[in-house]
Amino acid sequence: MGKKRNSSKPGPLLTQNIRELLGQGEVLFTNVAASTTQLSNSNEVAGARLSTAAIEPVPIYDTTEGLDDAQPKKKLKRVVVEGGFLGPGLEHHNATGLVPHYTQKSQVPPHLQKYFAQRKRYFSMYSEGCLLDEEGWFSVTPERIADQIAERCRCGTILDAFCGVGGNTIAFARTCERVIALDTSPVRLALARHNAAIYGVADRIEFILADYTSFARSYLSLPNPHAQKIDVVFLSPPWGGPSYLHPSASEDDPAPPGGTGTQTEYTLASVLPIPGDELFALTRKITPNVAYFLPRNMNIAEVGALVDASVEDAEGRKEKVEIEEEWMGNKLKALTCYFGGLALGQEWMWPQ
Ligand code: MGP
Repeated sequence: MGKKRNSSKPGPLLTQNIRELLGQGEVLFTNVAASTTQLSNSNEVAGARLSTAAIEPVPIYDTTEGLDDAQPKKKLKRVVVEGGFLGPGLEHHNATGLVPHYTQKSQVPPHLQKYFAQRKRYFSMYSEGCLLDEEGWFSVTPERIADQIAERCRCGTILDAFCGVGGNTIAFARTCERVIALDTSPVRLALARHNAAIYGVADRIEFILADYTSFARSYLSLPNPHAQKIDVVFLSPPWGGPSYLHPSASEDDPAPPGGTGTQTEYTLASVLPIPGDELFALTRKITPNVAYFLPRNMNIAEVGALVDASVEDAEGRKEKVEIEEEWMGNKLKALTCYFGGLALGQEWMWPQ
């Protein structure tokens, strides 16, 4: 069972006001709660708390042509639509056709084939019709890692600032009462909603077409932004493309797969759409509780420096950041950096 935290009362007002500021009309859904298992172990290391989430990967499906067709379909109480299974009454979420749904390796462009091989790690329900665009293929969070992060972020209202094709958003919908999911791409937002419908959680998520920095500034400009507060912000921004491990590699001449070759330390300056330290500073005006999903070759000193070590509370406690390594089997995939009340042992930072 997950831990209980104080959380805000979800309500429509907050995003409604922001949509007005952003000049948007449409909103889509609301919320729920559920439980998953806590997987992390942690150790105290030199002022920061480091932890590891060891997650067994689902089998990799790499070369077997037509494997999906050979697998028995799960029995789901869902309406069958062309190319997928969506919940009853959710046919209008069907984004089939916006991007291809690959079922065989031979259909996939060569540069995406290594991601296609991991499709069931990204979405265990991939065969039910999950859809990813190119950016989605190389940046979606594998489902088990997304579940782990969602458990850590359990709260009332969470903002997924860069929702992409919905990997994290779907996981948050299972642990948080309300999910606000933003993306600047209408296609990706439609794919995220389609995928959430396949998982049966689309009605718990409010999808908003918006640039996060504009959204954040609009939110902060509301007369009383914290009246309907956002408990947690999840930041999983673009890292600058699939060559983030090897910045000198180009799309035409990519670095070899498998994390080999000369890896350079990743710096926050490479984060998009604004430098990662500015993105963090803006976010902390919304909430102290931030989960920041960053590359495995991240310069850790830069992450530590995001927290102002000179600041302490009335009881002399200084903030620490917890950096969780996300392992799948023997492979380190990424880091999740937990700030504020999300860090283990730092529950005192969670608002009472
Ligand atoms: P990867 O290293 O590109 O993939 O990304 P993989 O399959 O581990 O590659 P290999 O070459 O090492 O075998 C690892 C994970 O990082 C992905 O599964 C995504 O969850 C995440 N990720 C990758 N990119 C390029 C981004 C990005 O731009 N933004 C975010 N938020 N996550 C990313």
